[in-house]
Amino acid sequence: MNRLLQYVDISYEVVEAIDKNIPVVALESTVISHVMPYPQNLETALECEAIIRGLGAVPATLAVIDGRIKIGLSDEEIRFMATQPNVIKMSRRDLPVVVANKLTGATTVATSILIAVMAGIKVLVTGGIGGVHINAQETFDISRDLQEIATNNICVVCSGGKAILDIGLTMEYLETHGVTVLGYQTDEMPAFYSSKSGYRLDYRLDTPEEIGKTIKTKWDLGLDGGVLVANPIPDEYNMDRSDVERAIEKALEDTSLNIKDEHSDETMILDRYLQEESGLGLVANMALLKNNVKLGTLVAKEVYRVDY
Ligand code: PSU
Ligand code: MN
Repeated sequence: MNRLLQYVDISYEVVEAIDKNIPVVALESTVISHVMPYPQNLETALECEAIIRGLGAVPATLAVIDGRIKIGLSDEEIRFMATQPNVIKMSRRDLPVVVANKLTGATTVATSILIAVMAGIKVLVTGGIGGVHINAQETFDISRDLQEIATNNICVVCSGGKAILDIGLTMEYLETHGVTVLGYQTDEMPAFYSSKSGYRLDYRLDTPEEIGKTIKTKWDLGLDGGVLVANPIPDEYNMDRSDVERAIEKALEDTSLNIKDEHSDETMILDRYLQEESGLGLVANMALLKNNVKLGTLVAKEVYRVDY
């Protein structure tokens, strides 16, 4: 018996999709449990699922609930993840502890990838990936997300890294580990709340079809590992990078926030600052995620096509 199966519950909808080769799009749950406040977290998570279904694919929101690895949450389980206070934010190191001890954990990009590949899911959508943090040369703070993207056959659609990262160092790290980075209709690496970062991307592709073809070619060539699709925030929510940088500086100086603490909700803190500064923040975060879900679903439909 495959020993893995004893830990995993796959929803009926996802099982059926896998069976019929209907594209499945994985969604993380840290954004639900740790990044966005209630009720916006619940609304956004349900809307993301609806967008995927509306485009003819199947969503698989991922989490561990009472030790069970869940691939595809019910609406009630999404509500549970949106309202529970003691959810663990899981990176790779946390997953065995949470499962073995019947705890509840939300998936980051790193654990979403680990769980998605258990079911052969090929596309994951998120708002922003973790990466190399500002001052990482002193703190060693590099997200596990990067290693999981680098070593698993999955396409991750995002709007760049979370706002607080060192974008240049994150891109260097991705290059070293062989991650193919594709800009969707952009020549620049997006910077989460800002569509422009000043860092040029080597590859710009303008259609989901070209992206899907590139991903399939990478895997056909035996080049295992992930592809990162960078999708800029929609224009109407775009914030000036200098305004965001000012907000990050303010947040970092405010020691009462403990923004550097591994378990603090950096993005939620930033959302709050940006909300005060420009009225955006959470609204922008919700908008970019839904925009990524739309693109991720279109890309998934290409990746799952068998007629190339
Ligand atoms: N997007 C955000 N804020 C976040 C995250 C995403 O705007 O906090 C989450 C994602 O789940 C991502 C994780 O995978 O943070 C990375 O956390 P860390 O840097 O601790 O590895
Ligand atoms: Mn970290």
